[in-house]
Amino acid sequence: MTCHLPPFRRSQPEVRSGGLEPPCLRAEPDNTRGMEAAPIDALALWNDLLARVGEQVPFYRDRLGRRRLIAQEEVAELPFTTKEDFRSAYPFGLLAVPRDQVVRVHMSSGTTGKPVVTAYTRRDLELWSECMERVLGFAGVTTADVLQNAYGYGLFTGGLGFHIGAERLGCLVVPTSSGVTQRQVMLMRDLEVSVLCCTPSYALVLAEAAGEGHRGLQLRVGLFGAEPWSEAMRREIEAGLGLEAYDVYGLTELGGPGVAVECHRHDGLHIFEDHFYAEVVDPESGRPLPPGAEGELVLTSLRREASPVIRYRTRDLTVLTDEPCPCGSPFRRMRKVTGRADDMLIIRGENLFPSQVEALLLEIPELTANYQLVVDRSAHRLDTLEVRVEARRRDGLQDLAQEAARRFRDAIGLGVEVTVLEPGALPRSEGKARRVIDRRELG
Ligand code: DLL
Repeated sequence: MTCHLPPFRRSQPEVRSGGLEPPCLRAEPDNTRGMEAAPIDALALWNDLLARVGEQVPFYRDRLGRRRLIAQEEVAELPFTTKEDFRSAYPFGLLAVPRDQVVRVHMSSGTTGKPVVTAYTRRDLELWSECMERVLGFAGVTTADVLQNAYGYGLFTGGLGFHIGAERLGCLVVPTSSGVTQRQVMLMRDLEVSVLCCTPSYALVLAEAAGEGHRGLQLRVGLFGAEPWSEAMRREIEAGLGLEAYDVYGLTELGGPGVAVECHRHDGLHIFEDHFYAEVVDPESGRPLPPGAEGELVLTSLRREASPVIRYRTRDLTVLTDEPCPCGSPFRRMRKVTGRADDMLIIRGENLFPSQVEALLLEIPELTANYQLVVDRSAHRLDTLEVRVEARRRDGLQDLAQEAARRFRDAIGLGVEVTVLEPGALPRSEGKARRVIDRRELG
């Protein structure tokens, strides 16, 4: 039996009425480009994937045996993979190719436990760069553009992910990485940068640094992701930098950015279903939910060679829709991610769990597990994290704070303000402790 993803629908170019036009639309990409081939045979891709992991990855062999699917509905019977599975398999326990075929690794940092590692063969890098070129294509980027890539280069997937996609597309890349804000603004102006890639919170920092000077910039498109951001933030970024902002979604476990991106309609993100199989499940029961229902996104990488993953529980909350999009893209859309099914925080691109903060604090014997995390975005626009923690004693609190801040920097590379309080200073809760006060507005 064969089974197909929802057939590619190709709609006629739409006659636009004034109200539908996005505010600063300047480029109209062809989102059907390269899609003329037959519908993707998802079942064949699934069975190829199952054969590969069954042969090469003991973790999956133990769980799945030599399982084959005869209908796509059977996907729901397969076990999930979780972040914990990645961490326990650190560094190469989930590898599906011999080590000498791996040419690159990336990791998500920000943990006191083991990082999540994802590996790439040469072919994986090719596939990734294809996806990233497509991401840029959806945003209307062309060879004529000058693209400043202010995502962090290094172990984080953002920097090199956008880099290889942009190089493949053939635009001029300015690989600034993140930080050194005044220089970023100077380069945007001097090099007539037209496309900006960075986290949405850094885009706000850049907008603030550019000030009124942004009118002298040539920016027209921005590709922002790696953390949740609201529609209000989109409007602020667009007004502050004079560009059209696109949302890009991805995660280390699935190889980085390039899983989904908005089209110029900005009405949900198209999931690249020829590479990734998407489901939405009930975060409690794990049962699949129908299109239109909010739940947890579960993703399978259908083609990755070195680090394939089956039914990864992203913990990201979204809604899938199979309504055709007027842009012509055949790919289903997911709603903008605004929340998570767990308590993971994303602060300046670093993923952080309160439990990791707790573990770090408790390495210092004079500190207690009475702590609170205050996340804010107002002061300098970049997210700030203040850790408030009670000490066991009443003196030398400043020294303890310095020691804790140093440990945070060393372990997770994050500048954190630590306030050490006297015993009993924090409010006690009668139910679940309220560990996180998130003052950022993401809704
Ligand atoms: O953030 C990959 C990436 C880089 C995506 C650059 C987009 C642009 P991780 O560091 O592993 O990977 O973090 C993945 O970040 O599970 C979401 O919770 C969150 N996230 C990523 N993109 C978005 C987005 C990269 N567009 C985690 N909107 C994911 C909301 C996002 N949350």
